[in-house]
Amino acid sequence: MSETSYMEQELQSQPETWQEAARIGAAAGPLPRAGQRVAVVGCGTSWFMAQSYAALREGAGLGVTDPFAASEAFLGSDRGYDAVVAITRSGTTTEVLRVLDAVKGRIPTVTLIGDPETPAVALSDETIALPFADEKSVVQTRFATTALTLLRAHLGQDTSQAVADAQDALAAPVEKEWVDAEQFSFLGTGWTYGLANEAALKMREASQSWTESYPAMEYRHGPIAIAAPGRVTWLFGQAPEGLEADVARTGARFVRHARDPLADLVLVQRVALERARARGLDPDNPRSLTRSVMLEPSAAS
Ligand code: F1P
Repeated sequence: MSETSYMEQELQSQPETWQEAARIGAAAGPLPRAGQRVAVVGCGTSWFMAQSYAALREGAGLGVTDPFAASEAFLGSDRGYDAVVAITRSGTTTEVLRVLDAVKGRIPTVTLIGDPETPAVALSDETIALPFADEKSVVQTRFATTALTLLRAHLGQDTSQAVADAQDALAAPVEKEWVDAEQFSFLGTGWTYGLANEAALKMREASQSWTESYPAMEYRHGPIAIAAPGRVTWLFGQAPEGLEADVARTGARFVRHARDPLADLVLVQRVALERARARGLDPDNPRSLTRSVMLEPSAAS
């Protein structure tokens, strides 16, 4: 393994890829217009970005926006979707291709894609290619956050503070307590719940860590029983009233930073990388994972 992993190089480039994505996203492009009913689909990391986009779009009053794991999407005509947005770095993920194929000619589709030389392009009505954010590491970092930055810009957000905060997150110290911790619970509200899910997945993928993720207000409804000394509860975005004190009483470490929540995810990516290193793992080639999941065609499909 080279000294510098692909994961490290790729996660460090995020301020630049976010700036490029913001330029693309600010142009009208083929993304859904205000008022349209939208379903957003993806798998793994891409599903979690779909969750964040959906919460942002609907929260901004721009129209019904439902996020689905591609394998669990309800896209029947009774749901009245005007558009399907798909997110896929590889462009080869079977479940995403099946959704695109299933709605072809019935619901217009637009796919955010890392590799435009892949089957998802022919199956999509429109594509937005982000080859500058594609990755060599199996573990996704910059494609996901760059796609979400493009979507944030398209929703009218000024993402320049997020870029500055990502630079700050790349320079921030990775605390030894985070590298050594036995367990992490990631929390978020609204659009940051998708980030919490992604943070937890990143730590599992890159470093085989025990992580969980919840909507922040759900945490006290059971999951807080896991909090204990030597464990970390990491919140993205606004803290619900009293939560920090409730976590403090358990002896777990409570972490929340003021920076843009997507930029704080960059810090978690670095924690995942350091934990992988500390355990002698290759973050570019995680156990049991491949760049994309490509299933054999079955009789039922
Ligand atoms: C989605 C994905 C990744 C995951 C794993 C398998 O890929 O689920 O998020 O880390 O490596 O593929 P894609 O559809 O965005 O290419």
